[in-house]
Amino acid sequence: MSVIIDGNKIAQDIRRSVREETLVFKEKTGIVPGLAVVLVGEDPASQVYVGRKAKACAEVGFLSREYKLPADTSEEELLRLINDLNHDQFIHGILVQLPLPRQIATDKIIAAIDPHKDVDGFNPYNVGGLVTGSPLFVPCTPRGIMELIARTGITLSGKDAVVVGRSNIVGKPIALLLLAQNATVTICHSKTKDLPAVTSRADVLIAAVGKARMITADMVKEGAVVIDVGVNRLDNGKLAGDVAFDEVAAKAGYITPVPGGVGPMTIAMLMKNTLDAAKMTR
Ligand code: L34
Repeated sequence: MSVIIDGNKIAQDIRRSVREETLVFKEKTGIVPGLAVVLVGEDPASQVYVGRKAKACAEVGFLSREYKLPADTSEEELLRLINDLNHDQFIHGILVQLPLPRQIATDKIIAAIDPHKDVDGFNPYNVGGLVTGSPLFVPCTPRGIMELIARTGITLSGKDAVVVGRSNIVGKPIALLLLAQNATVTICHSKTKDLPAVTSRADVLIAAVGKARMITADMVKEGAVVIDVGVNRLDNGKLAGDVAFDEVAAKAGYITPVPGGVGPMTIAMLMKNTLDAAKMTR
């Protein structure tokens, strides 16, 4: 039976330390860290995530501004807002919640965010920095995953780490972070030939695909650290991860639940990144 990694509890710890650090920072500088969260359209999941981000800002003592734009917002309108926020002295972090409606080119929007305010770490400047090892910001979900792994007490150096999924938000950046910690990293995706053969070798397995319960016990090595990034809404309204939790928990060494694993860490790390952004104020 594995240890269940409590993401809610660790995220709460992190928010508490950000709150304390923010208090000291405000007293010393008079600067209140400010986060702008932009949501285009009415995707229900995005609304939940954005709501949680605003709530976390209030908890740690940040200014937060929410920009809720209609689904038919044009690319030009959104670019204009980003430009305004880039020049807004009260805003240190800008987060444009993804996915965006199809009339808007996501790449263009991300590239328009000032790299010093890019608390998502998605701007090409920061992606480049991640590749070479010195980004201004590490993307929130991968940063949260690294913290969860660190808290198990295992060392990554020399371990086999397997990432299932190659998105720009999770798969690619987490692979780079694991590599930076000297893990031997394999990235799997939909064209991978024998997925179970690869995942079964993993000391650390990251599931970031978006397919409910696709990682089954036969695909997992005994004692592995299993991190489940999937947030899949089932027909019955419940959430399920990419990992078949019960059977994998019986075999893994450590496992994250969904909900209550990676999700809350994403938001806690956004708070950390926003405080870092405020400290960079030039
Ligand atoms: N720009 N877009 C941008 N940055 C991000 O970092 C995100 N992401 C992903 C989607 N789009 C984004 C998020 O914020 C996913 N994501 C996210 C954030 C929070 C949670 C899940 C995903 C979360 O709080 N999950 C809860 C359950 C929430 C529920 O009940 O629906 C959990 O315990 O897993």
